[in-house]
Amino acid sequence: TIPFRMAATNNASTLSNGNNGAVRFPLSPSSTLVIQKGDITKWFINGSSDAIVNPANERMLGGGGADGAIHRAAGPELLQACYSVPEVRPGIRCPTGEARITPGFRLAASHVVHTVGPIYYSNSNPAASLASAYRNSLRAAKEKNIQYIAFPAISCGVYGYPYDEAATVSISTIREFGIDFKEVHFVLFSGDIYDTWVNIANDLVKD
Ligand code: AR6
Repeated sequence: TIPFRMAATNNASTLSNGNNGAVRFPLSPSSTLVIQKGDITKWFINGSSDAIVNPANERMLGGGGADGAIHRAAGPELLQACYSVPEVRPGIRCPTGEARITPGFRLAASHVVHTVGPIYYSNSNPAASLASAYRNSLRAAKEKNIQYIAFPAISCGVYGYPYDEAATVSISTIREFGIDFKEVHFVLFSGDIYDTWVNIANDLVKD
């Protein structure tokens, strides 16, 4: 059985004063990492060259957590688009560490990148799989000329990845492969994940 961590309860999207805690870190002269609290289903920059990343499972037909919220917000057209993604093996549309891209339909963002992070306790090399999920998400977005992309904390919910280890892998991978984007955002649903991400970015991203 897979150890299960309850989703964080302090799902601070925006504080009452409207402050989402956005912190900006330069990745290059033309590229910025932005870490903020919030609900990724609401995120967009311009509705035409922006994408949110869905922490999906290998079947790619919806689920709980952020995946469920994204499907509800995008509408039933998203599920139809997912069905038309070809299976690579019976029932499997997106193997762990890979990514697929669809339109965003009723979302404010123009696209959804679906990726599958590792199940922490059953994957033999979770760090490699998590890095690959981020890298392949960026690659899929780049192929559609996306310039702004927002990630949740992939694998940090049902899939049980420890926050500090996930932050190190995620931010290192964005530093290395995210510099082609104007902005790479993390939109984090819980205050403790947000705090972990900001602390680790402060250590890793020195300008
Ligand atoms: N906006 C931003 N982050 C969110 C939102 C939201 N609206 N909702 C949840 N999160 P999880 P995983 C956070 O479990 O661990 C699904 O059933 C959440 O607090 O969504 O990769 C899929 O179908 C956590 O920090 O994804 C798969 O079966 C983070 O998003 C499985 O869960 C990721 O939590 C994937 O598990």
